[in-house]
Amino acid sequence: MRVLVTGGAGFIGANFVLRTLETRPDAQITVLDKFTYAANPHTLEPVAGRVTVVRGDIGDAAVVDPLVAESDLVVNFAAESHNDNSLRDPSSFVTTNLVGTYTLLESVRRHDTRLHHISTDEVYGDLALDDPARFTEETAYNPSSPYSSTKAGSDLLVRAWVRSFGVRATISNCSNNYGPYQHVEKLIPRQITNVLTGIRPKVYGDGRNVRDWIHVDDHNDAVWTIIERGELGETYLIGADGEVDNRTVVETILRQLGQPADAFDFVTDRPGHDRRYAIDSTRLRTELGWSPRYTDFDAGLAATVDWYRNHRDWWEPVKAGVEASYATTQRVLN
Ligand code: NAD
Ligand code: TDX
Repeated sequence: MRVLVTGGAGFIGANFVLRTLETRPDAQITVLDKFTYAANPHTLEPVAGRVTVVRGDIGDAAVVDPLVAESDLVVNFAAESHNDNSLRDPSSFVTTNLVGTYTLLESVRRHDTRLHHISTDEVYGDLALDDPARFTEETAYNPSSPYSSTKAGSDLLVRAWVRSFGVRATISNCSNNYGPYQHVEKLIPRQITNVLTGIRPKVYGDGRNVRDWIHVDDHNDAVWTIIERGELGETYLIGADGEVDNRTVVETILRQLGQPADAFDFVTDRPGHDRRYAIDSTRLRTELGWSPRYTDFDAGLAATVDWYRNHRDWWEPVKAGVEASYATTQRVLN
């Protein structure tokens, strides 16, 4: 099978490429990636001989179209992915997440190529901490940020192209991923690398916001399950019952790195900060038979801490720049 992986040099896309090489060695993989700040060119270096890498924009039809024409499957991971950036400057979120997805859709429509579109649980907005509800495939879209609203818009484009033009596509909406190769702007790698560089971890607001954590390999195995067994035109939610609040995540990282659990700072809250995400993945589990392998979050987190400890070369070049950028908007409150 010839697979085009858009955004395959970013966190989840690169893990998808690496895992696919392990689990489906016959797949012929082409990565299309713009190599924005979020991509790390070193991630795919060890597999350079086994993967074709094209530098280009999913919004550029002249680049996209010939690649789609020679693929059996497109998996779209390409996106602007960071909420904090979307609050500083939403423009690239509109261009990549909306116009980019539209461009891909027109191309898969032209060539009748199967598409799997990767999305997020953030399209559903947030839940109260004491709400027993979790998101399901039936939950109404109610996104909060420029990031999540452009992801919601991209999902709706896919659904419309399925219904109006018969495009062969599926969508998955996953909860927060953790694991190796995640950019140090995101919560878990930021705090691990803060501790490793002598900076106190930074927690937004009261630290009680809840995220539903899933290991990136579990996410990517679910994506393959949907590609191979999912029903065309359908949406599947991916989650591993991993609800933890941010403060607990940071305290766990501190303990795992041998620091006192309270050695962190509270900083200015994120505007519009979603309180809680929680996924009910019953459909994926019962209809398609998927289940997560990483069910012990503390163990998965400890392995991730080890990965960042052992791969300083991968993240150190961008660390200072990320922290300098955060310092322009975030004030320590304790
Ligand atoms: P990431 O920011 O680490 O990677 C995104 C990749 O897309 C980068 O390699 C970047 O260079 C590339 N890219 C950006 N704009 C592009 C463009 N116009 N054309 C081609 N390539 C472009 O993001 P991630 O965390 O790996 O997320 C991947 C996908 O998964 C996104 O669609 C995101 O919305 C979704 N998602 C992420 C999470 C999470 O926890 N990280 C959870 C659920 C869903
Ligand atoms: O330094 C920090 N301190 C902090 O308290 C950072 C970077 C984040 N946070 C909080 C904000 C969130 O409540 O931690 C939580 C997680 O933040 P992020 O890592 O920025 O992730 P989130 O905003 O939840 O979005 C992530 O999961 C869903 C991904 O970035 C999205 O791409 C995905 O769709």
